[in-house]
Amino acid sequence: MKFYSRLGGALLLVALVSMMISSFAFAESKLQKVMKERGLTEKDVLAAAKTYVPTGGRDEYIVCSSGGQSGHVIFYGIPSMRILKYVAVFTPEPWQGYGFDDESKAVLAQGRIQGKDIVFGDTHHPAFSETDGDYNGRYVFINDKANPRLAVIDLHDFETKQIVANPFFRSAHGGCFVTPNTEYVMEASQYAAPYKDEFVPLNDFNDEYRGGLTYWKFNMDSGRLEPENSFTFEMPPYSQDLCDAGKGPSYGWGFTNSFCTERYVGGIEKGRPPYEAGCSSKDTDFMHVTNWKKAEELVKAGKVTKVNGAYLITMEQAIKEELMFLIPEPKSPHGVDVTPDGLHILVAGKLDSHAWVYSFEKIMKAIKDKNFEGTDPYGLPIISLDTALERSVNVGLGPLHNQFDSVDGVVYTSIYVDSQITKWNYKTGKILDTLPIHYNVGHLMTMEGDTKHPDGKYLVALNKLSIDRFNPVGPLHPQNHQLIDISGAQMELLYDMPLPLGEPHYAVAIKADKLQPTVRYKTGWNSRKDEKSPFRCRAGREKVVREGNKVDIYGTLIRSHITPETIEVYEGDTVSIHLTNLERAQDEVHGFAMYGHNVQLSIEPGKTASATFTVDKAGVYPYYCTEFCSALHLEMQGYMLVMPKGYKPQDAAIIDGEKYTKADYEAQVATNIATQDVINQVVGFITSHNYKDFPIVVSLVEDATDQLGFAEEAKTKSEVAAAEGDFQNAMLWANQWWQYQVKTADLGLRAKTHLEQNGAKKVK
Ligand code: CUK
Ligand code: CUA
Repeated sequence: MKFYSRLGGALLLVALVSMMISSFAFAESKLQKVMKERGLTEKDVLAAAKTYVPTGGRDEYIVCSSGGQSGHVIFYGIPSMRILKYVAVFTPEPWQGYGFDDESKAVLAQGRIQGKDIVFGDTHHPAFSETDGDYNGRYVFINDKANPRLAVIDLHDFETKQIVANPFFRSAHGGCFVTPNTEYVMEASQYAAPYKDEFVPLNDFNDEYRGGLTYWKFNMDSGRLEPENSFTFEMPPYSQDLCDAGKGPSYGWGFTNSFCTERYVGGIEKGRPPYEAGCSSKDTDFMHVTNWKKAEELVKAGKVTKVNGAYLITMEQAIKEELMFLIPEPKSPHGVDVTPDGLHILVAGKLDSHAWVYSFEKIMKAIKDKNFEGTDPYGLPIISLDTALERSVNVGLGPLHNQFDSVDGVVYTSIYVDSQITKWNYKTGKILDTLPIHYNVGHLMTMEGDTKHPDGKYLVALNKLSIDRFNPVGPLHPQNHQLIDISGAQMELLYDMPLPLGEPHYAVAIKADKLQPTVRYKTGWNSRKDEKSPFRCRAGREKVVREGNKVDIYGTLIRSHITPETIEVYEGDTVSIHLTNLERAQDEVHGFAMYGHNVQLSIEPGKTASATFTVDKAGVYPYYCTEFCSALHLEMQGYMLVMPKGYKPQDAAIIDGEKYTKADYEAQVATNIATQDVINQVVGFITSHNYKDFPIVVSLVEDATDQLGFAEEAKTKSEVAAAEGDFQNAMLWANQWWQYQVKTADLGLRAKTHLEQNGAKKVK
């Protein structure tokens, strides 16, 4: 029955598509022909129609996915599943110049561990910044499990701005989870280790090794984490895992899972059973419940001491001040998720087939009544499972993570071992639907599904294995993100997306219209600090500043030349090239790469970026723009000449490869006059329309006006040379004048097309 109704829907769609094309019979046959040729069923075509975004179209949601071991994060659109951007975070990435320009090197340097550069990250859980429990579209946080670090990405330009390293931990999996107003970002350690930076034998594991949970203070105005205002809960050497922050009624509290509360230490080489055996022998582990609001008050009142320069709440203090409590949870749990209404906490069992629903009200009552079943070996009070539990529901083998629907009570749980998604109701305990997926799902994600107001509509299964789903590309397979339609009662699989960049763990999806990223920087901008760069440079003000053997070059980029075009330095100099992109047009990025120095910059409109390096060998080093920015992009080039020490540069004129005559000059001028006529017509069209109502056109016009100004300067130079009878230079400057005219015309035509296509009105 279900099948027939789906088929009916598909046929209706075929009919609709047909009606859109004028001839019914013609269209039907064409569509059916394609379906037949490609072996597509009606169900396939319906799925395609639900995910297809036509050229120039936009997606409804934007996903930020972790990039696993790549150290990056990945942005893609839903429902199209088109990848939009990889944003480099912990790992250098040349396309973005990340880890190549001085500005981003400074960001990576914030993440040094024990004084060493660490240029990779194992990213796990991205989190959007929130206001009152809903995404506000301003920032994304991401953690590194291998080296316990967090990073801040600003969504105004999708660039990584800050990295902080945890002062206590040696690994951290349970981040990032934000409190409802992004007061704090939670980061829990994973593998217990000594807090002090020295050797401690494993024999001292119980007494000297520690877990923990850091609440990183975030400042929404500055967009930066504040290590000096952050605090850490010292925790027992259990392997703390994922976290979630309370919301609504549970605001002010945090919940953190753990496994291996056995405190087992392996050692196969010494004849001990491995970790996997010793870490899963007990039937339950512990959820840690922390009161961050009260802890914050203690910090503000000066009642918490600093260790390693950071606030540390010892277990002793947490017990005394009633800040931390433990509750048993199913064996080796994984995800812990606070429900949208903040009243329940869901825990997935991993080695249990149940999802466990805890009641926040019951937990609070137990704390108030001091109703504890005892303490753990460190004296932390334990609330009994019976006291805190609302119900447990059999959801399938190996539940990992939960995510919420827009429908009250409805939740989706990823089932790792059974490779399925289970849809159920945590308020009634009823199973509503199951869907097999390919294969071994880890996290899953619904639209804004971890906020106070989930959007429903789509679900993505982030699968660990893709096995046979795609064209084979060798033993290392891409990951598979499967898009599922959850708008109806039954889940429907729509699309498989191969994701070939590390192993993404969690992902979060935000409504696309909450994001308003900029298209250009204010001219002369250091994008990593978000302030004017001291190295910015305006057109015509390019210069070289030498101090001893330190050389600073202040240059500019605009279609289609780099200023300077020749850089002369000496062997042994330290050279800093600072380049400002003068373009205002959208998407007119210039790159900058140079032979032999590991230099590759990405300089978006307005940005100033710098490359610093030492030149230790005399020689000739070409450089060029690495973005195909214009018809004369290949000519966007220059030479760095590294001269031997003591060499005197020659002032003799360079001999041109071509000779030009008065006739050449006059022919070029005639061309330029004709080109100017075209420009004037375009300008006439634009100014006779309401172009000021179109921000894109306004910026194109600004840029075109700049280019025309440059054309005017070149024209004057050619006329001066011609008046002096120097037709060689007159011709070259006349050609440069024409180059600027071509750029002006290109911009003008783009503006004109935009106006025509977007219904501009004639105003005079
Ligand atoms: S983890 Cu990988 S599937 Cu790091 Cu959240 Cu669960
Ligand atoms: Cu600038 Cu190519």
